[in-house]
Amino acid sequence: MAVMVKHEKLKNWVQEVVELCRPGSIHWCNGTKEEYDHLMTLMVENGMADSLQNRPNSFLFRSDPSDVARVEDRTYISAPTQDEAGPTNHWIDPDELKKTMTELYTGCMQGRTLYVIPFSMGPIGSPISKIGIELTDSPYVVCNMHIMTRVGTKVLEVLGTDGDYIPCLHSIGAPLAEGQEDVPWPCAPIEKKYISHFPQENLIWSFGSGYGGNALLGKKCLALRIASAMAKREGWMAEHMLILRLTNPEGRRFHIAAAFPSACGKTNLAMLEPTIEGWKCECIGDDIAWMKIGNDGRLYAINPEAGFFGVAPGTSYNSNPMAMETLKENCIFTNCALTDDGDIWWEGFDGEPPAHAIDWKGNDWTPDSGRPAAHPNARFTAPAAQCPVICPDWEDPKGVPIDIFVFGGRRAGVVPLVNEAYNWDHGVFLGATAASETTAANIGAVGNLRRDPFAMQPFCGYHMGDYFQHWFDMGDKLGAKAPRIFYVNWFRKSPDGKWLWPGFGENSRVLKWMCERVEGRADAVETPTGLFPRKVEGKAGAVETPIGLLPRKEDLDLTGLDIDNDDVEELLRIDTKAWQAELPDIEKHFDQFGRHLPQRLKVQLENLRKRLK
Ligand code: GTP
Ligand code: SPV
Ligand code: MN
Repeated sequence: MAVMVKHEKLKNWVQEVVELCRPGSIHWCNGTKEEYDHLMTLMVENGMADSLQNRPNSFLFRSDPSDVARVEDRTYISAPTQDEAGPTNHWIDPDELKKTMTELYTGCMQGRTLYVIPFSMGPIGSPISKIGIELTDSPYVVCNMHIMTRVGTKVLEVLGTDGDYIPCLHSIGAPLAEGQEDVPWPCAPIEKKYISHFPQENLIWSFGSGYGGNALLGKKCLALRIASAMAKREGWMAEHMLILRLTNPEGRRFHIAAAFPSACGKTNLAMLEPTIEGWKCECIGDDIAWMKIGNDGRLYAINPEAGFFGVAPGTSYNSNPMAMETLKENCIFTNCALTDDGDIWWEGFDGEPPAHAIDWKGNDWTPDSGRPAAHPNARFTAPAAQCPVICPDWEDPKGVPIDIFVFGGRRAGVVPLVNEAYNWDHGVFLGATAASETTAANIGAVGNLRRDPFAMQPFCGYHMGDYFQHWFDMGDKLGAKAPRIFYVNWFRKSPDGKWLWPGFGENSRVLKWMCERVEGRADAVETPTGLFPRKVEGKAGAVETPIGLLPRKEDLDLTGLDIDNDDVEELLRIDTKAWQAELPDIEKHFDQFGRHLPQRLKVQLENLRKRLK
């Protein structure tokens, strides 16, 4: 490869990795379409991918059945001490982990090509952006990184002779002996998988998996785990949040950043088509937000990514039309089903299921097979620029000023459709106590309720208690310019298991209430204790409840919505007994943080306890 690399440190690192992993060849990625096309052609020829006859320039991959999602149990925050990683992270002493992984890396790329991927998280050259270099032996990873990040020689130019970058070493952990036949999705067994982070060195080592967040190291590993630790040190924020712009009929813009756990509705909300008259939504990002305080004292957010790595099942013209439009061409599909006419399919797709398909494991499938055709964590990789509602400012290096933070999760009971925090401290409490049912985005049990603070439990690169303190510190700096905080639950169910709220585009009704609350800001009263502040009368009304400010039925715009009055009442009902039952669990959740738990969260818990009496 005729690439002039002037960066000594980078050259030396690549050389070290070559000596350790012993690849058959090296390829420096330039990020061009020719490179992408060439690798895809190679993978189709090798039987790793199907070229979709009915979707231009799109490809389908089937992973190994053991390698279908993130592996939280094999993910490590290898800080110098376990105390720095905190109770929510797996930890191994850095020297020990490096020793174990060095053994695994030895000769691991034999018979394969080592790809050097220079990438930028955020627009190339923006002051908020960061450069990473991923070394990988997976051409699938290279093509995905082309879509998800900004890859290319331009990144090396910005790096110059001594610029900073985050080294990201990745191997699928499946060397090929001479003459050995390859498999469609090579990877290592679960006990050899390691997704490791060394936050003190800004270093990422990943081994054994080729899937999603385990392998596309710019995403969860760099943009959340390593970036969150950097953000704490440097006074900014790296959050698991979508970013959207909502414009009201008068033309006023609101920027909303929302944190929901994996597979809990970020991509869907980010591209929502409002069902209410005159409101417009534009997408800025669907998974990650990097935020810094601007010169005007407000909080500005950028999307560090360039593509969407979205959950396929459930995506349809009915639920998320803008995503469907984004997926028309130039996409990678992983673990979706293949139809007889050369297109993809998944559960929840529009129309009738196909009479016959090839399922995600490569087997024949019919609607009465009694098993899903697509894996529940099947994903699409799509260029963000293809989204019809992508915001014209989505690549503005300055970012967009955030007005509203939303937290939430997937809970069949207890938590109402929406409530507003009394003040910043109460909002941090809502984030810190967020709970959600687990999903197929991680390998493990699905449907178990767990605390997932700020949707960051799998992604915080340091002690979660210190992370809570960082939220208080940011709030103190932002003061009156801090975004207002809300909590939502689109997933409340009736006793017979039906969704009480229609969700998707109808969520615009809830966002409208939030914007109107913000507009009535002058009337909002914040009290230092958060204990029953006096009645808040903004443009849109709300009532005080023990858990926060709730809309009354008449405060929500339900025009034209076909919903049972009883269901609305249930969605807005506070069951004091059920909330009292949450208290011991919140206490237990807080106890694990020991001396790292901010005093201000204890105050919030006591306030909630008093309000529930
Ligand atoms: P990650 O990419 O894993 O971070 O997920 P995400 O938070 O972006 O979730 P996504 O928007 O992909 O939604 C996950 C699943 O939840 C999909 O199957 C959606 O159809 C479903 N979903 C999203 N929004 C709603 C909603 O408002 N109501 C209901 N009932 N389901 C929803
Ligand atoms: C998530 O699990 O939150 C995702 C998918 O966004 S992955 O990239 O695999 O982490
Ligand atoms: Mn995510």
